[in-house]
Amino acid sequence: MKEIKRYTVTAALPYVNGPKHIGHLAGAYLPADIYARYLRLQKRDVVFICGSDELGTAITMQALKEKVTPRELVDKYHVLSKECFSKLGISFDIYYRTTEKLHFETAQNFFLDFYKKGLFEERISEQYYDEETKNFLADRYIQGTCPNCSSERAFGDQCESCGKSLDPTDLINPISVVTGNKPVFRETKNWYFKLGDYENWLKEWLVDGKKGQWKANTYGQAKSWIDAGLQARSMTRDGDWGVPVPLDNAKGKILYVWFDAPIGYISATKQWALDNKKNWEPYWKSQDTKLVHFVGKDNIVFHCIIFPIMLKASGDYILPEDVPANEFLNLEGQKMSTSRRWSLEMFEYLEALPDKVDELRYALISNLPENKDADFSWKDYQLKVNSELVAIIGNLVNRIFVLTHKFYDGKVPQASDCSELKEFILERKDKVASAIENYSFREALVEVFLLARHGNKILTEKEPWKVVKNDPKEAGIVLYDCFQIIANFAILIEPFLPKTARILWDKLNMTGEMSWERIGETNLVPAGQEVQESFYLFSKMEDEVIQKQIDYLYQKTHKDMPEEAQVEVKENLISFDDFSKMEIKIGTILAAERVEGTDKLMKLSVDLGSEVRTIVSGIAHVFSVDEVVNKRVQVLANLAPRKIKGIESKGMILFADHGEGLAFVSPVGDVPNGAGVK
Ligand code: B3M
Ligand code: ZN
Repeated sequence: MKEIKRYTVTAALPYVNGPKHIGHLAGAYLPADIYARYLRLQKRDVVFICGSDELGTAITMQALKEKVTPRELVDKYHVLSKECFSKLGISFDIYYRTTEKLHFETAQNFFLDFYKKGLFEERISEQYYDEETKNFLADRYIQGTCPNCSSERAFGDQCESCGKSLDPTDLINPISVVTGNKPVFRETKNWYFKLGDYENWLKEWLVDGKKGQWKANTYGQAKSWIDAGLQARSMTRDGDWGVPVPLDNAKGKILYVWFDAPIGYISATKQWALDNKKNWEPYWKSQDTKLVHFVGKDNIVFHCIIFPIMLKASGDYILPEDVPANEFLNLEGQKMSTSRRWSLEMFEYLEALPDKVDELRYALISNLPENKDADFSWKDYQLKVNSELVAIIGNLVNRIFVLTHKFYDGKVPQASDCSELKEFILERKDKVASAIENYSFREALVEVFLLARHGNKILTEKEPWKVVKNDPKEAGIVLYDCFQIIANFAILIEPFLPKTARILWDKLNMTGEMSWERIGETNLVPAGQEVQESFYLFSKMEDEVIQKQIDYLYQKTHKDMPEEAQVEVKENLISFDDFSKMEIKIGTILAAERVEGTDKLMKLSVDLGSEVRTIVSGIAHVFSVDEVVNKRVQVLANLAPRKIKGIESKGMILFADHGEGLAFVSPVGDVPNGAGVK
């Protein structure tokens, strides 16, 4: 296997025809970011490229809709996308724009080179033309009746109602989207790339060479294109919002956007090199560079077939080693779409929950559409935050810091030899690395969290808060181990949740940089090191916050909210059915005793008329035994039994909580034990 000296990592250049949503994030940008961050932690030489795709009809169409110039449109959305990515921690080395002069030159040079090599075929064809605006009309600029389903709003390239892909000449009663006029046919010349010449080469390089290596979805899509045979494809268009075709006889012609856009990766690398006093060429031309394109599934053919042909045809460029394409992310069970307003835009999330960046990253990464479409729902997001981020890592960190300040003066206690722990961490390190290198980021994240779960397990088993009273040394060893877990976790989690990693590193007062190499050290945090005050790494996502987001989504689309989404939570309302499930009964406390080894628990015997129940209640810090015996109470009688400190507790006693303590809620008057409360 050849040694890899450097990495060129690209993420699809998003069109700046509108804001980008979390589906885009999950499709390409987050996975690419994890990959690039991981490589940087390993101190590899990596350049991570992205930028705005600012040309082509996607842009001009939207400008028309928004009644602004294409320039105004791209300026607006470029800034928005760039800012959102940066706030979400996507660590591009450069966020470029395809309207830059350097890009025009680079794309034109590619075209000229191919032209000189005779790779194009000039063809005259008839295309629709709008006589009023004196423009040829791109496929999307023609609307008409679909020959397949009779929808009157089919576009020249596809009918959105029935999904059939069309040719503009298939449309019945075509009109120009710009003026509403009936278009006429005019002859026009374009330059077609003879892709078919590369069929044999593609079979060897891709069909044979990438089999079993690339993800099944990517490979399958690419292969079926090749199997269907590659037709020559026009690489030029009539128009003015694009890179001018650099030939004398090509006035009014521009490069097809899918010709110039991938070259944008190269132009961006050139700009990055200029800005950083580097040489761009090894990143694209050296055999010891690994080139990886992160894209969504709708971009597969361009990155697996057309761009590789271009790279190959130019002679001295390297080819992508892999194109890890993701499937789509749905939203609350439906396909995400900005134009249909069923979307969660990055900027919307950031406006609503600006300090919850890693929460979103976590929810998305643990649910990436790696092999099939996935779904983002707010409820699931809430569950992940509360029962994973808060309950697993947040809890572990809080407990360790609290105990350290309570019993050890805020200093990391006594060292242990940690040999078993070391093995466990090294195993995680290997698994995380191989999952990331396989582009299985979900799996990698699970592995990282196994480390935090392990910390919780040690705590539950060893109970240092108890042990410390008799054997502070033993308890200290447990804490020491947990500190090593937290520090190692911080490095391992960095590619996924960079802010969290930084917070942990700082709270531990770590010196030196995080690096992959250090993972597995079990004296990362030395004994005696002072750590900062205890803190909550994550906070619980309350129902109201989540409901607000769900409400917003439905308002935005003017869709009626389905009933399930409505009744739930909303201001904590419950249905009558929920209420009638509760069996509340009157009783009398017959006897009480404190539960040993706890501060708060009291074991009570409660007469419920037909039976006497044992109930464990957290009231020992408020009442003495004498204060509770003979008290009349209300009991939630059908609460599922739970074992608390080894005692089976059957039911729950209700108290009024007035903020400074508890008060009994006793019946007024002569009510027998066992009477129901309704
Ligand atoms: N702009 C498609 C998109 O935004 C396209 C990707 C170009 S990558 C070179 O989905
Ligand atoms: Zn149709």
